[in-house]
Amino acid sequence: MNKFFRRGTVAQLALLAFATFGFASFAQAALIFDGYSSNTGTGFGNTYNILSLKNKNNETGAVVSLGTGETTTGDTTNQTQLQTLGDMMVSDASQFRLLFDASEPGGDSITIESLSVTFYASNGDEIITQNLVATALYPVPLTFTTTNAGNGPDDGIFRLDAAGVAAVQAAFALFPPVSDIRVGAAASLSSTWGGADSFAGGAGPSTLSSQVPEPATLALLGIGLLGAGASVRRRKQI
Ligand SMILES: [Ca+2]
Ligand SMILES: [Ca+2]
Ligand SMILES: [Ca+2]
Repeated sequence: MNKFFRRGTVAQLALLAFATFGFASFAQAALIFDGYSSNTGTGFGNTYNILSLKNKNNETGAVVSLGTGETTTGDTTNQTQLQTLGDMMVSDASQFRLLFDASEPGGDSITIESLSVTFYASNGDEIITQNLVATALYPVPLTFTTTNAGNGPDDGIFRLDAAGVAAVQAAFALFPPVSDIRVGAAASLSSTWGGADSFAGGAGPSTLSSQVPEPATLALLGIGLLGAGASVRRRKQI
């Protein structure tokens, strides 16, 4: 009876540890805002446009896979289309970036109410979707109080958070090759006017090396769970 009690306690502690640390580390698998751009060049023009929206006051739309083709909804322009990771030169989820390029009259404000990115297998099956969530630095809805007027200079960059990179990379592994995976997006914007406001895919530096705290937490948790498991196994053998 005492053995069972102790084994149960170890298992409960492991579950508690997972629930406590696991939620903090895993549950936020998401798209996050990586910062505003002061890019005044034409970088956006050379990237791969996924979603362009144009309407007055508010814009909502999406591009989604339909078999090996695609379909668009809402306020999308004809610049909207799925793009492959191969074309973006993205070989790892940590390199994935979504660039935002607003075109507002006089460079005035725009707000991203919601944003999601979806990855599709080459046959059209949805692999995984990541939604924009707030971070310590940036709330959602996300407001750009000023924008780089016109199309070309991008206004901000999105990437996957550490848990998102892990989840998306694991999903990619099930649908090789990564280069054939296609990317779609859905967004809802407000304070919109003037030219189309667009999201494009691109490759950035790997984010893995700059995110030490979470992997370290996971490693410690992993060691703790291994220890708990070993402890249970030793007791079983007695
Ligand atoms: Ca712009
Ligand atoms: Ca505006
Ligand atoms: Ca606009």
